[in-house]
Formats: sequence, C-alpha cells, structure tokens
Amino acid sequence: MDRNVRIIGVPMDLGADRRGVDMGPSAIRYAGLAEEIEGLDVTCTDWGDVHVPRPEGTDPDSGAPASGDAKFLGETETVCTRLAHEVDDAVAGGDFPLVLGGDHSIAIGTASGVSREAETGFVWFDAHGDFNTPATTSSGNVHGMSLAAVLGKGSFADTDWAPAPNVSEENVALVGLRSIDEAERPNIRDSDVTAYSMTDIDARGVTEVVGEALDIATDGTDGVHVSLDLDWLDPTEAPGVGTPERGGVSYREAHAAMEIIAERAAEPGRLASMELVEVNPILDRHNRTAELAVELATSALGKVIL
Ligand code: 5AB
Ligand code: MN
Ligand code: MN
Ligand code: MN
Repeated sequence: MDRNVRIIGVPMDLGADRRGVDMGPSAIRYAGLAEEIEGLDVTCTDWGDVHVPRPEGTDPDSGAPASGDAKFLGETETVCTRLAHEVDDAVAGGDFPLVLGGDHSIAIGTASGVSREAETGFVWFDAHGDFNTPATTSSGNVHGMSLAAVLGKGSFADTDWAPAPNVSEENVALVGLRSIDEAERPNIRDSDVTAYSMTDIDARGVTEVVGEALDIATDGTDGVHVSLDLDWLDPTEAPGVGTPERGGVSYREAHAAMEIIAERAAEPGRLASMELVEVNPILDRHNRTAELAVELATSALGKVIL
C-alpha cells in the first residue's frame, strides 16, 4: 500500500436484527488492526468513529414515506451521509479509507464517498446478495438492501443519498453467494452486476473467480472498492456474524482472494478503499472473527508469507 491508511469506524447496528454488530469497530481495533498495518511499513491513522444514533428512542419508521418496508431508513441516511463525507475527505487527502462496520448498510455511505470524484468498481464478498429493495425485503433490514441501494434500485432511485454517483452495474461483481431470497433473485438476475456463487468457486477455484471479478471491477474504472462481509467465510472460521451461512470459503481461500487484490493494487484500477463489515463480537468466539478481519485486511494491503 502506497498511501496512508485512514481507519474510519462506523458502530452501526440499525440495519440488522442482531444487536452487537455496533461493537465491530472496537473488536477489530482490539484485534490489533493499526499495529498490524504498521508492521507492513504502511502508515496508519485512526480517525475514530462516525456518530451513530442509538436505536432506543428512535423511530423505525423514520424516513417514511420513501422508506417503504425499510427499518431506520432516516437514521441510515444520516449515518451514511456522514460516512460518505469522511470517506470523500480521506480520498481527497490522499489517504486510503479502511472502513470498519457495523452492519453492511454502511456500504451505502462508503460507496457514495469513494465514488464522488472517481469511477469506482466494486468487489462485494458476501454469502448474501444484499440486493433486496424496500419492495422485496422480508426482514426490513437495510443491510440486506445495501448493494441495491448503492445501484439506485427500486425506491432508492428516488433518494439523493443512496445511489453512488459513479458506480456502474457493469463494474460490480458479487462473490461467494449462497443465500438469496426468492424475491431478491430477480433483482440480481435483471441487473447488470456479475454474481459468482459458491458453485462457481467450487468449479473454478477462488483465484480464477476473484481474478475475473477484478477484471470486471477495473474495466474502465479509476479504482476498486472491496466490500468484505465476514459472513462470506464459512462460519467455522467466522462465527461472529449475525447471519451465518454454511458452505462459505475457507481460511486459505479468503487469504488467496485478498492476496490477488493486493497484487492488483499497484496496477491501474488499483484498490481505492476497503470495508470490513458484519463482525458481531457478542456472537464471536474469543474475538476470532475480528482477528480474521485484521488478517484479511493486511493480506489485501500487501502482507505476504515470505
Ligand atoms: B448481509 C436477508 N436476505 O434481506 C435479508 O449480512 C439477509 O449484509 C441479509 O449480507 C443479510 O434480510 C445481509 C434475509
Ligand atoms: Mn452483506
Ligand atoms: Mn452477508
Ligand atoms: Mn449479516
């Protein structure tokens, strides 16, 4: 990594059902994130946390009427707008934004900030599609709608905060899918994103699939944003997540993917930003998932075995 890494925490849990994911940024810091990055001879500055309103005393229906069946949409807009500003500020200052969640709804803010001045491709590592809209969601949780929001799907099209300014569907790759809702599936199929399921990884191997995902995300863009939902990994490796799904990638497959990202970071279409989301310390075992998040981030930033 050739830039200073700017750590931005977002203790957000309003987009998910399971409380505790708001402690993700603390757990990831406690697992030694800054120290490990500095161990790579990369400078690193921790900018602290973006303020997130507490759910108690707030109204889940805020943001109506545009919210439809999305909970805490008003608060999500507030947090994502703040985060977008922080990320934009980091990029403008020549820093590399490393955003710590919090639930995956924060990706709407990261995407807005990083793509404000630059065409940005996305590689979205996840067990889930995060492609629901307020019209298709069965849970009302915005973390299951975040990619659809970034791309301005459904009623998100009518908002000025959700669609990211410079992200084209053609430059978005989803990797590792294994749990898609019935009503969500057509949203993905009818879009121009490229979706790789675990079946693709089984058949072709993680290195080929991630290499192709990076081809898609770098094609004609200025940079790539990596959104890493820790439930992408198998729950045996990453138990501390709110929506675990069996059959995820292994520890080594996850590292291999991050190492490919690091290799490509020096090329045009280089790594623009990264976020680590959905770490829930309450559901974790001895901070194992947070430690894994740190390991994978350092892999993506250039850590090698030899
Ligand atoms: B995550 C579900 N599809 O919409 C929904 O963890 C789960 O950010 C979404 O990928 C999981 O609530 C969201 C059932
Ligand atoms: Mn997700
Ligand atoms: Mn997920
Ligand atoms: Mn989740």
